[in-house]
Amino acid sequence: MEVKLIKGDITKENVDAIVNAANHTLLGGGGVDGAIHKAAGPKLLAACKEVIKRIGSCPTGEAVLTEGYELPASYVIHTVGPVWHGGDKQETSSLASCYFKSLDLAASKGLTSIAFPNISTGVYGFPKELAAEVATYTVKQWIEETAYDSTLKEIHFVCFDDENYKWYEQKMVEQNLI
Ligand code: AR6
Repeated sequence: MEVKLIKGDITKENVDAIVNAANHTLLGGGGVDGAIHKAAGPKLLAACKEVIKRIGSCPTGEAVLTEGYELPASYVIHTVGPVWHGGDKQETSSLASCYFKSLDLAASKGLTSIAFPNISTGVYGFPKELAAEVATYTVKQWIEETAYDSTLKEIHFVCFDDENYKWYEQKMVEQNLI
């Protein structure tokens, strides 16, 4: 398994699936969600509406898959991160679930590569150091538990801002991921 740290815009990632930090409605929004919808084009919103028709809403910590349309990535995995409420509302386990379920979904579709943004660290207010620790720890756990039996060969962490990048560099070393 190759785990890479990347500084930049996730919409440019040439992987099988990019992960979107969405909300319960899957109707788009600001931040990385807005950037992904803009780059994918209007068919992505139509596909999200179809998903919502089927499931009602996407709960926190869950992940669903659509095509990627105009994106270089073939698929988008939409996951809903937790809103930070101070740390005693299961924010950490919900965030871990976003990473774990996105990886499970990618593997269940036979995908070989996936790119993650820093879920919940924008408007949802999750502290960046803790979010980087949860993300790297969870991915490490998933690799140890599941990757031997999986098509997935490449996992990218894509950091848009310097602060997240700095924390990921540190946490990935601590987790022996780089
Ligand atoms: N590529 C990679 N990362 C990005 C990009 C990009 N193009 N743009 C922003 N980021 P946020 P959240 C980073 O707010 O906190 C939306 O409105 C950004 O630096 O996008 O999970 C949804 O609809 C930050 O570190 O997501 C939800 O309502 C990270 O993406 C809500 O925001 C996440 O910030 C979700 O909030």
